[in-house]
Amino acid sequence: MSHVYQHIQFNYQEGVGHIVLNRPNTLNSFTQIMHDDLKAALSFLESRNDLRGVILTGTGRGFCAGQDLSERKPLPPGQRRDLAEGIDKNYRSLVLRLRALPVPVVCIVNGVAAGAGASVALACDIVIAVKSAKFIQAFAKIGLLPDAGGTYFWPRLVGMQRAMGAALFAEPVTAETAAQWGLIWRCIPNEELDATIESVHRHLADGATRAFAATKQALYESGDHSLEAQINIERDLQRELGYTDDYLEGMHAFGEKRPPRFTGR
Ligand code: T3D
Repeated sequence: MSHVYQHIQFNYQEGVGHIVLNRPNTLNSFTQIMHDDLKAALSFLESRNDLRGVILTGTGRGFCAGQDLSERKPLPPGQRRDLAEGIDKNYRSLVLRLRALPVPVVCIVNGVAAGAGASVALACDIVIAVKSAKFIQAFAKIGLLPDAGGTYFWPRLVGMQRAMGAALFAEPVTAETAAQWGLIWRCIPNEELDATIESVHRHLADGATRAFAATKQALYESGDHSLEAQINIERDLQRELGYTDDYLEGMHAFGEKRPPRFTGR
């Protein structure tokens, strides 16, 4: 099932939503239209009870160069722009809705990710980037601070020094370095982009969706919990998973020495 949007491509197959940022001439920078398209695609995904995963990527040589700066034309003398508006209207909900989806959201970074483009990639649960990709905290170059969660994700993933350096110097961090730092999960050769999207799709479409959802929930909650509280969360979630069809199937498959056929239920 495909939906026609102006600034993204979107299709939904086997319970997996593919969102492709699609303004290659401006490195897929965010316009208001793209934000509206993303809101519609997320509403569709949130409404599906057969949802099993989401893949976010971009067309062309860039993933996303952040806010489309042509939508921020200089104002007449004496006027200033309220930049909180765009965050409240668009970026906050985009980042929070990606995080809240009860399935894995995998970002496959096909090229440069700059400004809010890097933040939105890191809002996804797993990030895989091609070798030619780079992550740029471009904000300092235009007199801004990292937003769309940029000051949240970076220090948690790579530590304060690297987060501070990347933000204050706005130097590109290559995909290889990003993987070494733990900013992303994996750096892949450029020629493996399409095959990686396909294999991630298969993994999500065939996976134990409820177990993925519980894992995502437990890992994200762990930062705020004591070890004991976290073990209690694991116990409660494991109890729920023990009642699922997929656990039953996993146990049968193990006993019968065959791959499991999970249904996501
Ligand atoms: O405003 C608010 O609401 C506040 C919130 C802000 C969130 C943010 O994301 S702020 C940060 C915005 N992004 C940037 O500052 C990054 C700007 N882009 C770049 O620095 C460079 O394009 C890159 C380092 C990302 C890539 O460089 P390069 O040399 O590979 O490509 P390029 O030639 O610069 O870009 C290719 C085209 O894309 C070019 O257009 P042209 O000349 O071929 O017609 C360029 O102007 C366009 N482009 C790139 N980034 C943007 C863009 N057009 C509009 N907005 C962009 N962000």
